Amino acid sequence: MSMFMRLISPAVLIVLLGVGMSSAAIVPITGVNAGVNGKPPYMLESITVGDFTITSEFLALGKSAGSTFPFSNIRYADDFNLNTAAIRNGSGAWRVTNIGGLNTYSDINGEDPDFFLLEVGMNDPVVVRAILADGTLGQAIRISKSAWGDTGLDRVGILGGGQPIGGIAFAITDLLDAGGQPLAANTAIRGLQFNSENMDPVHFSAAMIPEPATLAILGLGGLLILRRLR
Ligand SMILES: [Ca+2]
Ligand SMILES: [Ca+2]
Repeated sequence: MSMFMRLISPAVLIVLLGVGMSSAAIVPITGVNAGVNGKPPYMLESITVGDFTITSEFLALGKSAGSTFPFSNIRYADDFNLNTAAIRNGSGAWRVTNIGGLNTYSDINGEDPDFFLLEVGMNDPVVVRAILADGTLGQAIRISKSAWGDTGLDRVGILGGGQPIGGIAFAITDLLDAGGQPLAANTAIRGLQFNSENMDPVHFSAAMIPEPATLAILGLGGLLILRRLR
């Protein structure tokens, strides 16, 4: 995190997040900044969707549950390390909850995209349902495999090595309630359930403003380091 970002208030952050507005929809991720000159090891720094770019400070991770192929781990989706991927093969549903460490997630950026999903191969469709605040499920939305955008990164590793890493972004208002209607922009959800049992997630995150307490701790940590250096 830059010193500039540490010093500005959450209110200012909201304004900054509004820069580069793009209408929410299910859209391809058009670029991911990671690695050195685009070469591995890949640590995610920012995600771009058209004219909208979000940096990792504003991306909250979740807590994944579900099965994977042997020697893989579903929690590989829950970090900024894009060298690890949760390789799956008829592995059933994948659920992500506890986004940003919170019980529920709500939109913070208006029309800008809320959810960011990266997958090995760009070759699997996505079926996703909202896990509503009461734990029940919304109806499924189905996203064709042609929707993946090429991030420009290729998977390194034994499972799925050499395959392109694709990305899609979508908003909470793209998800459906139990009656099949789009969720209202102010809906609080517990998380997401992906029923696409062959999709191989590399990363999942949601747009979130860092907590003021977190920013304060980061700032304080910086001060302590400076004091030690004296
Ligand atoms: Ca949004
Ligand atoms: Ca795949």
